[in-house]
Amino acid sequence: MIDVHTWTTGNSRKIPIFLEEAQVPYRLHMVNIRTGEQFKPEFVAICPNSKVPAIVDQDGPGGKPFALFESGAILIYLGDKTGKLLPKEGEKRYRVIEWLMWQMGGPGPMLGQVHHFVKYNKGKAPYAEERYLKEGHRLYKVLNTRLEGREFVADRYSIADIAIWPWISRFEWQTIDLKQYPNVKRWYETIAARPAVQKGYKVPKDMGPVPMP
Ligand SMILES: N[C@@H](CCC(=O)N[C@@H](CS)C(=O)NCC(=O)O)C(=O)O
Repeated sequence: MIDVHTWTTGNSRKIPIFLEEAQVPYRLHMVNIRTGEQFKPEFVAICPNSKVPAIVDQDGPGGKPFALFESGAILIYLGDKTGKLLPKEGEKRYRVIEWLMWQMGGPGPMLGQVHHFVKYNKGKAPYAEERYLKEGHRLYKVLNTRLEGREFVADRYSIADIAIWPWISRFEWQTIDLKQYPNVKRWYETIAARPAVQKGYKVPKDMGPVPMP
């Protein structure tokens, strides 16, 4: 049993989307980051960084409970544990990890800033709005180029797609028109149609349908 500590955010949704796809049973623990629950000692004991998501695998290495934070690390762990959505070795494995790390260092933090300045605090910091939106568009362009003539970012549907997709699902918040990036749009729609994505998107609670361009 995997305990998932989560909230209704892009980084959080990666984990239920993986677990639904891999058909792994899990238990939910809501961490309301709006009311500061991420700073409660019981959550800090699992995630010293006070950010969602985090998991506790009750049957971790050595059969003992194992706590893990950082969504990229969690996806690699779950991919290895289940043997699903992450190749075991060789070039294909490193391609998946490469694009997973691209998401962790690029779209995650940069589009996060776009949400902050362009959606939630519009007009307060024009320099930041311009800087992060420009970087956001650059990242969409990188993804669009990568997806030219290819169905998924690596060889097959993988934890890299699962990590990137929830950030693209906020295209409206980001004021980004997916029609400008036709390969991203096609990839986004293909993944959105997966039953596990539809289900995982609504965890830990239903915030409305998956946004469609
Ligand atoms: N690199 C981390 C980022 C996690 C993160 O930024 N989580 C946000 C929600 S998406 C959070 O918990 N924010 C609460 C806060 O900043 O206090 C990961 O991918 O797990």
